[in-house]
Amino acid sequence: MPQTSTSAELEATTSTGTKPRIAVLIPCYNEEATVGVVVDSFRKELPDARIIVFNNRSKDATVRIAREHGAEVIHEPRPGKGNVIAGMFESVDADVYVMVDGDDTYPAENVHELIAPVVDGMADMVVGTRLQEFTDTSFRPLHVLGNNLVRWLVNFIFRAKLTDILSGYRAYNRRVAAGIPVVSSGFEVETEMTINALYLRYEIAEVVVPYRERPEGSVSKLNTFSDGFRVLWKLFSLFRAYKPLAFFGLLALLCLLLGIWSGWGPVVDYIRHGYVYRVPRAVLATGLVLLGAGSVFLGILLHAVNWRFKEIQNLVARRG
Ligand SMILES: Nc1nc2c(ncn2[C@@H]2O[C@H](COP(=O)(O)OP(=O)(O)OP(=O)(O)O)[C@@H](O)[C@H]2O)c(=O)[nH]1
Ligand SMILES: [Mg+2]
Repeated sequence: MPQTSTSAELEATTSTGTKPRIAVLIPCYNEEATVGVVVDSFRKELPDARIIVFNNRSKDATVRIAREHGAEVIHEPRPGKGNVIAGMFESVDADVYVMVDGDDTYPAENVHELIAPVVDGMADMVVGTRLQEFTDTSFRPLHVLGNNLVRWLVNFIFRAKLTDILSGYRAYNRRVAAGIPVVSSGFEVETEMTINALYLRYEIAEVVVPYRERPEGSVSKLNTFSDGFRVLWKLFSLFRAYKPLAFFGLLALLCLLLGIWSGWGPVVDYIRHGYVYRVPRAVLATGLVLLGAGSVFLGILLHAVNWRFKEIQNLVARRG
């Protein structure tokens, strides 16, 4: 686990010898209760950083308060956290990016630990993980369940050992900002970022941060069921897209097993009597085995296409 660094140490240890340009990016939708505190606390920790609030048509005083506290405000017309993050990647140029929610649930004091591995070149993305230190009320029980499920699935499918996939507190470098395509529009964006980082073999580090409740009067934008479903659906789609051989191979295995189950009787018929009496089951078995074969071929084909794309992506990244 990376060690804590002070800002003075950070200034002295940039990989290029120059002071890194840090941008703190805060997606906000109706966060008037907390945006001021978040801007102030990050300004205190990182006095030289650009602090930018990304606003999606907030109907409250978020924009005014953010400006009063000295933050830049960028308006994103497309609603949803995913669209905001795509906008951040497109519009902000910095050496180190810090992404944090505007609801004052993540501590600014830990930002040095978060950015140190990025500044030192030891990690491309550092995630502030919350699971070990949440208070009973800051995580709703179903969210804990959803978080565990997503974490288990991502670790299983992508052979990783991450502890929090959905954290909104992250630091990352220019490589990540330039290399990760963001197509999610909503809260599934963190899952997409993490999976892309794993797929592209970026170095991901984790730093445990305490997580606190939203203060009184501040309202969550997350809908447990619809957003939970979108996260799981995204995971499923990315599994199919990034691991086609495993995905279609599993489907093929399932078809094959069902085919064997269905075709066993007709084969026994043939061995015993020299004739197949259970014709419908024989037809079903043939269909299932053919489907399995089709599925595995599709997996191999998509895997080969993916591989070529990855090569091209690497070459483009090298030139860019
Ligand atoms: N700009 C913008 N920000 C958004 C949008 N939806 C959510 N956010 C911001 O994204 C951050 C995370 O949203 P939250 O509602 O706190 O979601 P969460 O942290 O996953 O859920 P909680 O545990 O309930 O806090 C907050 O700063 C929101 O203001 C949106 O449509 N546009
Ligand atoms: Mg939150």
